[in-house]
Amino acid sequence: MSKILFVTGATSGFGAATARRFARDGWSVIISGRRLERLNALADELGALVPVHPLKLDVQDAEAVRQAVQSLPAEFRRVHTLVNNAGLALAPAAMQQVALSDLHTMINTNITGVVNVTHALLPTLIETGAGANIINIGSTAGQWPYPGSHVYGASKAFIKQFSYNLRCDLLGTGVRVTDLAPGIAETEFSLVRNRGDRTAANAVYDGTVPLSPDDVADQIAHIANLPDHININRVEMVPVRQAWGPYEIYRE
Ligand code: NDP
Ligand code: 8X3
Repeated sequence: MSKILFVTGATSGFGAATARRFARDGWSVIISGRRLERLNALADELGALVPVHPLKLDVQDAEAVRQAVQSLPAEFRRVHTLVNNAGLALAPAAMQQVALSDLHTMINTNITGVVNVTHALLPTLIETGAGANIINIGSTAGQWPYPGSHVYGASKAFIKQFSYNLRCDLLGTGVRVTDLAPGIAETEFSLVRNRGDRTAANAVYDGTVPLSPDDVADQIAHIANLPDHININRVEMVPVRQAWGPYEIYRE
C-alpha cells in the first residue's frame, strides 16, 4: 500500500511542489489550503498518478481541522508524513508601523495553525509509528533577525523549539520531527507579504538566484524517505547567494 502525505498550504509554492514530488514518487496525497479552485486543479493533475484527497481547510480553525482529520476517508486515514507548510508573512515594516490584525494573522496561521494540525494528527502518526514524520516548515527568519521580521521571525522561532520539544514527547513512538528552515525562495510568499504588489514582490528576487519550490520539496522528500532510525532535527537551507549581514550600528 502507498504511503500517505498530508500537506498544508498545497495551493502554491512549497506545498504544491511537495504534493507533486510525493505524487511522482507514488505516495497518496492529502492536499489542503483555502483556495478550492486551486486545490481541485491540483487534485485533477495529480489524480492521474495517485489517489488524491483535496481538503479545503483554514488551519486557523481548530474545529474545522479536527473535523477534517476525523472524517478522512478510510484509504487516507493512516497518514505517514505531515508537512506543516501553510504560513505567511505580512507587514514588512517596523513593528511600530504595522496593524495589530496582521500580527495576529501571522500568529494564528504560523503558530496556532501548526498546533491545530499537529494535535489533530498526532494520534494517527503515533499509530503509524516507525518512520512517520512531522516536517515543519520554519525559516532562516526563525534564527536570524532582520528589520520588519518581528512576529513573522518569532513565529518561525516557535517552529524550531516546538519541533525540538515534540521530539522529546514522541521519543519511543518512532515518529520523527524536523524543522526545515529555508532562506529566500521564489514563491507567492512575497506577493502575499506585499499585499499583491507585484513590483515589490519581484524586487525581492531581482538579480539573485533564490531557492525554488522544487529545491525545498526535494529536501522534504529526502527527509521523509530516510531510514526509520534517523531523525533530522533541523535543516537550514539557503541559496549560495545568501549569507549573513553584520550588526547594524545606529549613528547620530
Ligand atoms: P506561498 O504563499 O506560495 O504559499 C503559502 C501557502 O500557505 C498557500 O498554499 C496558502 O494557501 C497557505 N496558507 C496560508 N494561510 C493559510 C491558512 N490560514 N490556512 C491554510 N492554508 C494557508 O508561500 P511559500 O510556499 O513560500 O510558503 C510556505 C511556507 O514556507 C510558509 O510557512 C512560509 O512561511 C515558509 N517559508 C517561505 C520562504 C520563502 O522565501 N518563500 C522561506 C522560508 C520559509 P491558501 O491561500 O489557498 O490557503
Ligand atoms: C521567508 C524567508 O528571509 O523572507 O521565511 O524571512 S525571509
